[in-house]
Amino acid sequence: MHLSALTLASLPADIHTPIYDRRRHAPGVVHLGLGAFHRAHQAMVFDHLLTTGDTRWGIHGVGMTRPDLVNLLRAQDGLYAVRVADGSGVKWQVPGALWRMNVAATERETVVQAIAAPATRWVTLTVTEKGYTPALGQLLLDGLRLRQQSGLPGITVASCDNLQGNGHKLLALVKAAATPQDAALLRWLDTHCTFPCSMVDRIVPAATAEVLAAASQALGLRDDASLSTEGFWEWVIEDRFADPSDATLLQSAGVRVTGDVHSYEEAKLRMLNGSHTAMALMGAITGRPFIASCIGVPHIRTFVHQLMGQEVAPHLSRSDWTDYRDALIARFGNPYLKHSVHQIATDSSQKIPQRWPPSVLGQIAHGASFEHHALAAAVFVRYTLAVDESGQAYALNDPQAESLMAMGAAQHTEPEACVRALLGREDLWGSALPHHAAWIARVIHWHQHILQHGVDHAVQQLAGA
Ligand code: CS2
Repeated sequence: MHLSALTLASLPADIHTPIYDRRRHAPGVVHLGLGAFHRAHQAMVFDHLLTTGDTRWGIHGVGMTRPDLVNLLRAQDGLYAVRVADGSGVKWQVPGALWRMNVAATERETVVQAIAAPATRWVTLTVTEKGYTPALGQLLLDGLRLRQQSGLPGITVASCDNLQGNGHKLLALVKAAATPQDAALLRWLDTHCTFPCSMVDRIVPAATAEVLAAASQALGLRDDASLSTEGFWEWVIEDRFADPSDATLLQSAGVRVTGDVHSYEEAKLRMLNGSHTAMALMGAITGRPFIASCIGVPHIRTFVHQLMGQEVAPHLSRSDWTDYRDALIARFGNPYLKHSVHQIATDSSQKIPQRWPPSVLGQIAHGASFEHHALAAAVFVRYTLAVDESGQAYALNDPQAESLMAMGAAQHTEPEACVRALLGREDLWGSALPHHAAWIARVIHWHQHILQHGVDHAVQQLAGA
């Protein structure tokens, strides 16, 4: 038997389940990008608010392209179990905030109508870095236009993707979709809607067979949509809401509402995500499948510790970074999270720009060393060969896969030319680094080292120095 509204009552008593009515009210939140992350993070915050009796936080979840997960969730009435596990214990919870589900690619009109529904107060987004396309701007603008035409109140549109200034990027995208006929709509949007920036954090790997098996064991029911995550979560959001009273409510649920999201965003993107990308690429090449397997290797652990402390932290506006760094290293080692390096290496071309160049540029401006980032960039070049050090092929899952692989293909015979070509890409590195001779020279150096002696030897040499 599957987990569903019908079988919910049969779950063991120690599993936290929704106690509120999931059918009587219309959803107040439309969420775009119904991946693992949203379901184990924001959906649990909204579940908490619903549990307090505030019925406005049910979610209309929208998968952007693929129907498979939406179909699974529909079959389970939007219910799924989350295993929250780390050094302080293991517990299971079934959040109940997901009330409706659609796929944007095939049910676009339903999604537009949902944004324009009277009960909708928020739109949240986790559509990934590559999701910020004109089509997304158009989808939101079409929904907002319908709202304005129906005389409905404005809403809060919160981008929660790993992009610096994500709210500003999203607003620009929505405005770019407007035509000259939309002048009144844009005035309404500026006056009645808000696009706060926000930083969200929780490590939520894509589900594995192990988690699904553990879920059916814990629930006594089959759950094809279950997830595993850590106890830690953070949501920092700019204090700009269409309904200002949401600030206090969100705070009561543990969300940090502040005027300064920027410093949290930059620390998270460069420390957590920057280390993630470096480890993921190393793991892919050395055949280590998970982040925990990478951080468990002493020289990789030292490398990550140094990367954060020596090259990232000096340029952060946050001053509590030593605690932050140490907490991150502990989180990376969580043995319950089978966080696949290939999952994190996915879309590296879209992730590197936020994660590495700002720190390298910071070091350059201070005349300081950028060796750790240069080594990481060399690992990225090596990664584009799509075969690991034991000869095992892997796929590059990236919108730029074809061009990256073409540029990196000849690196055994023409290593320098390949490094120069890949480092010349402004879409990855920005406009300054492709012309920085010392940066390029150090990446060439580490790349040579990697080809001759392997990734581990290079990391050992740098981290031991
Ligand atoms: C990861 C993130 O897949 C990735 O690129 O770095 O998903 C990371 O796990 C989250 O941002 C943690 O909050």
